[in-house]
Amino acid sequence: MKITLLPVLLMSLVALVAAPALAEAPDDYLATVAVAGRTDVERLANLGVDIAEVGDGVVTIVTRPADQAQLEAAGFAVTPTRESAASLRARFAPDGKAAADAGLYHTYAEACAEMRDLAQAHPKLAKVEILGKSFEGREILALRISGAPAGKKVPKVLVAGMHHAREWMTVEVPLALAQELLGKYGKDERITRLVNERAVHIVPIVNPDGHIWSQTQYSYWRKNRNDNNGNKAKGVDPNRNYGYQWGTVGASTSPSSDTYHGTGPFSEPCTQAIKRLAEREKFVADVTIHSYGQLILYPWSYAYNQNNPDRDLFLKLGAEMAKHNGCTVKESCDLYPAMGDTSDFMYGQTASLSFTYEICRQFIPAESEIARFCADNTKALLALIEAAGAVHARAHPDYATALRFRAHQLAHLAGVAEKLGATEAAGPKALLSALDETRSAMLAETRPAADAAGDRLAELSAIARGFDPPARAALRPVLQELKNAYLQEASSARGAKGAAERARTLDELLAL
Ligand code: 0X9
Ligand code: ZN
Repeated sequence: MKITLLPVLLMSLVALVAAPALAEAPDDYLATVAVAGRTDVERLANLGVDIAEVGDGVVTIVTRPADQAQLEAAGFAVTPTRESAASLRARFAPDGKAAADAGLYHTYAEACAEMRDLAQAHPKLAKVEILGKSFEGREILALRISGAPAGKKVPKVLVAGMHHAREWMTVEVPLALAQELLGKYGKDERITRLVNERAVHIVPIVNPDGHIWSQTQYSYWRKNRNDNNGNKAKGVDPNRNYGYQWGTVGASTSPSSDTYHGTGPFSEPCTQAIKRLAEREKFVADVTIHSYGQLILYPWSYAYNQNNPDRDLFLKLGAEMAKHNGCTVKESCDLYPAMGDTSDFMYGQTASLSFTYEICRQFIPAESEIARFCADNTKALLALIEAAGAVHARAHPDYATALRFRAHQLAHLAGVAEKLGATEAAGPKALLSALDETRSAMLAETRPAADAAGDRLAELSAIARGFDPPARAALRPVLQELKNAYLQEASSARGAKGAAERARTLDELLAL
């Protein structure tokens, strides 16, 4: 696929502050990298490279001089394209003033006002909810749309936009969907039925701080605006911060990377806000909108070749939606593997049939394209909202897969903690609580009562033996507690002989 960053019409309408951002905003530019196949794409993702597009034998990345040099040293052939962030910025920042508006694109303030106006105009159908506050203290708003009588259970669908700051169209589509549902209610038979028989939660801006930064300071900005504890490099990639199989795949431990995963799973207020909403609502299906590439992606993202028990259903729903927006349906990892994205969490943890749209052919298309992308994608979303009445995700991964990944996660988290010099007593809260949660989950899944046949302990034992010493050390607290549980079991009235034997197995593992 060819990159065409067409001249953007809105430039004349946007005025920006240039100076303060530039010290930290590197001179990013788009470049192409030749790749021989999957392994190369995976290697790039694991180097924390910001991948914009994957084509046949070539990957388009957002890079900067120092990173290009590193990639070249790693053996990649990197060719800069003509489009640099500096040139984009020059067009966006003609006079150094803060933006009053972003032309036809919504600013954060405009989007919030529009949501409140819609709720006010349709009090029986729509309600604004404050999901939480961003790192810089801005409200993350959701619009809940439903005409179902209070208390009636209806299938719920989530549509979210703006995880990544420079993906402006991803705000427009959720807002257009809200307009469609509320504007045509009572006039259009299908829309009226869908609003009455579903609850649609719309979050146009998950990352308000990043959105504002991109619209007023630096158009190519991707992440949120976490100050990373005073680090010169700001921002965490919200789409590497969700907690399912959180680790290092396709992400970076370095705050200066555009795919920096943060100090721990769900370390960011914006991902916490979505987590709370998703765990409370239990959506049947959801779409998180990104750009660009004209793709509809479905789980898994965190690794190749994972079992997805709902693959056929994802493909069917994906094809249904693609009829309307012209996207290609793909498993996320087939684009490139990356952990910590929204869809893996939504599906893996909350059993929502979760899709990631990658709309458009560039990060910020011309304003003249907004209407078309909104119309096509609204139709695609309506197809999913319709289908949500009759579908359900089937299952979660089997215990062996889950256990293996928890173990890897534990080892990874322990590694990050060590790098940061964190101890149980002092360290990033998100990291410590993630360590704690992961250990507790492992224990809950392997405790004597959950493992009558002993196959979970056998799995754990195989995992521990396959680990190198530092990773095994991360497992020790779990092994120790499990051993105590079996010792207690062995000395209990039931006096299971098998329990003593299992305690001995654990002793052996602890002695490795
Ligand atoms: O890398 C991302 O977070 C998404 N692409 S974007 O260009 N919008 O940044 C893709 C997320 C889906 N997951 C994978 N492709 N693994
Ligand atoms: Zn994105």
